[in-house]
Amino acid sequence: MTKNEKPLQRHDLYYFSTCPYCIFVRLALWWLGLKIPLKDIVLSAKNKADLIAGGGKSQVPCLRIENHNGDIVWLYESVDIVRYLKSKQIKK
Ligand SMILES: N[C@@H](CCC(=O)N[C@@H](CS)C(=O)NCC(=O)O)C(=O)O
Repeated sequence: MTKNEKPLQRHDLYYFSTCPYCIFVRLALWWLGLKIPLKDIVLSAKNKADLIAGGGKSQVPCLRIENHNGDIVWLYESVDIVRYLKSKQIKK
């Protein structure tokens, strides 16, 4: 890595499979050609607990964004998540 390159931000998408808003975000991921680790909150009680502890509520979809400086943002609302993904052009 050169001096000016930043490490990639870390992203995780909290979701469950039958949630229509999550399907919308996952379709956007597919459309944008992005791969982000998926955290199912129905299959994993730990994922759900992590979401509530970190983001403050159990609503999905929620994108957990770990910034370069270690700050963590929990982004709710499917439309905002898709807008963020498109604007950032996150690499695979
Ligand atoms: N306006 C939200 C709606 C999300 C939503 O209603 N998610 C449902 C699942 S489909 C949910 O998480 N409900 C449980 C909760 O809010 O704790 C969005 O577009 O992301």
